[in-house]
Amino acid sequence: MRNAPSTDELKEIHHKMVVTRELEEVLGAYAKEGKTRGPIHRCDGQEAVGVAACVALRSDDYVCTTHRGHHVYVGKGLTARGIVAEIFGRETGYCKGRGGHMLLGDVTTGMLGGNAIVGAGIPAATGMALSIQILKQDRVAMVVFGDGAAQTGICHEAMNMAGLWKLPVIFVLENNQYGLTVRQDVQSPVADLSIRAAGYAMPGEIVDGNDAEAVYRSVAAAAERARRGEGPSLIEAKTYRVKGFSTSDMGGYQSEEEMAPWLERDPIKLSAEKLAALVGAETVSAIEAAARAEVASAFEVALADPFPTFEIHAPSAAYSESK
Ligand SMILES: Cc1ncc(C[n+]2csc(CCOP(=O)(O)OP(=O)(O)O)c2C)c(N)n1
Repeated sequence: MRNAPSTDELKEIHHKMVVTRELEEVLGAYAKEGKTRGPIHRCDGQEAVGVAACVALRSDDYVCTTHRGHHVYVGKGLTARGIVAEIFGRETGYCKGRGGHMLLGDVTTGMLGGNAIVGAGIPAATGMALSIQILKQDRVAMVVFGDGAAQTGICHEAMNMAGLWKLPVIFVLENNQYGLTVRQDVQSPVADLSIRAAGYAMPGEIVDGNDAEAVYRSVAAAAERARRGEGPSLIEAKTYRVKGFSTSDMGGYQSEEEMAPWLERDPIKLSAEKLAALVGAETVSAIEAAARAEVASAFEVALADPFPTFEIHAPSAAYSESK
């Protein structure tokens, strides 16, 4: 059993959370100048969920995520350079510049994709878990999805199947309390979405999504359970989206009073305090400086990378015959 993060893992989590935050800060600035391909969906304040959940898994486990997935990409081990190159459409990007920030994937790290279709990662991970079960592999699949995605029909179909067949899948419901501009309490008749787990015969748990260690512990326990063949788990990580829906959001629907306590409980701040007590403030500062330097270098290198070249494919025989 490995249900608590080691000090090295806490350092790794902190490093990856700072990489994610810095990456999004710089991306936000580029988006403001109109230099990104479309809006960017930032996960500020939610870094602990995606990063700690991924660090709790093994490198050959499968993960998929949403349109707001930078923390999951970084958590699963994708490099800042490859992510930036993808977002700016370069040949060196993870999908050779064809995907962009919502659709990034990398088979080698088991990061099987962001997804712009709300809720679509949920059946995808369930399918991955089914393949793991059929192939008798020692792996788990995990999906990170939002409270809005939890309201889709496919979410319930997938969870039902996962519960019935005891599939090795971890459902991480990242409850940031908004689906686009709509508050969670007007999307759902229940406040705690994790209670739905009972309907699918799986454990449902609420964790503090701003506490990286709590997220890690919960996911690690769910992964152990899945590897023992005991089936899926639903983890509701309560957090808050401290930025708008995307960089194109006009805002105005989230009050400062509502946001203040969440800004106070910033996951990076909480992680820095915990880590400093373990390894000292100087080490924490060094981790943060290294993360920022990594991101600065990623932008410098990736933005000098070449764009892909596109060639027109020869039409196939069926379409080339003149009628
Ligand atoms: C099937 C589908 N319906 C609607 C949309 C438009 N849309 C994009 S994000 C979003 C809200 C998703 O909310 P949530 O899952 O809570 O994620 P969050 O953006 O809050 O992180 C909607 C409705 C979409 N992309 N796909």
